[in-house]
Amino acid sequence: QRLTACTVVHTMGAYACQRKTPLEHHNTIFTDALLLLAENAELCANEGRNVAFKRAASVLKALPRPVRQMEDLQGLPCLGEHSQRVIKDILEHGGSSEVEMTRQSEKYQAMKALTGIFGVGVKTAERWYREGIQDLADLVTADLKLNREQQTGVKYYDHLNMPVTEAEARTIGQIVEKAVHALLPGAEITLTGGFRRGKKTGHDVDFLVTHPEEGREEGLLPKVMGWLEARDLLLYQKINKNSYLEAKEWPARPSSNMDRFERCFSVFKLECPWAASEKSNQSGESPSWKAVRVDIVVVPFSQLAFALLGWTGSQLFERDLRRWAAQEKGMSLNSHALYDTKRKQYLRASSEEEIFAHLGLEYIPPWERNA
Ligand code: DCP
Ligand code: MG
Repeated sequence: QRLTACTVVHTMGAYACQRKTPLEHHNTIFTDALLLLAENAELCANEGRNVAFKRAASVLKALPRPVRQMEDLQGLPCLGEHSQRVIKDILEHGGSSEVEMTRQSEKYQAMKALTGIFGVGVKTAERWYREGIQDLADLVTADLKLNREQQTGVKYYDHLNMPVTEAEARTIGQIVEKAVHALLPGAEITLTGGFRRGKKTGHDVDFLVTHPEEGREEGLLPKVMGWLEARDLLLYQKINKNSYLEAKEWPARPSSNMDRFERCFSVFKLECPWAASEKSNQSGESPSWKAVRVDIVVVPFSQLAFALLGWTGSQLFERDLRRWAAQEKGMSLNSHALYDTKRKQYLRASSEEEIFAHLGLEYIPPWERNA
């Protein structure tokens, strides 16, 4: 094979789980633009477009150098016509008019503001938007009937839209650990989600809780939440019971994305020593605490590796892992198990490394799963 001197040959897999994607990369001007279009598509309930733009952005995140000309994109997967047009615009004009128009559009801004409320999804936001509600102030004026989650979202809107810092995540980790250990010594707590991938901030904090003796974790979550509640550490909590039944679920509904662990969606009241300064104490203006979204998931020990892999993300990485398993390996992966549909058997694993090996993939550590 003869190559001209300036040709860069990219050997990049089409699945995000075949690539190493670091947190910091060289192409943020392009990925920011593509991700805004992805977000807008998501807010318009256009899943196909949402994923297409996310895939394109993800490929650029994995590049070892900045894109300087269209030729640099040769051989790269997942870059559709539309994404290429956006990249070309940015290369030629320093920005994309489509992206700017989207950013300024009334609907994008309204949908972003409304879905930014804890407990409000795209469908609800869309309904409100059609009724003329465009932001939090409109919602409060409209005096609609809100569920408990949405009421919490409205009440703590500002706090919940502030990024959670890594330090805050670690502090909450210590609190959760103290609660769990008070009720079940020997239980193990793992910080997962974006923080496990090395992100410095997040929209929430995600924890997995397990116990090496399977079965001991049963009934733990309500007690833990009660312990926290009694100490005035919670502003909101809702427990979803475990609904995973191996025999019934598999292989009948193997591709369901949502996992079925016992799980608590909560809002913590995190005391901030730095906020309890003289100023806030004297004036009584800003509270000495911050509302923080926390998810706690209880995992039976034999499913821990799968839950860890499923909860570490990123969302696109997870999506492509499942797609790779199904399309390339004839397997079905979720946060509970891996099932070989051809051989009709479960593949056990006690570490993430083993799951990657079952899937015929090179192991990718959490901090390179920022697809
Ligand atoms: N997850 C998933 N599919 C979803 C939702 C979540 O695969 N629809 C997995 C991957 C996520 C993890 O769960 O990384 C945690 O979900 P979060 O929404 O908390 O996402 P992150 O923790 O990655 O990001 P953030 O910093 O916004 O919290
Ligand atoms: Mg998270």
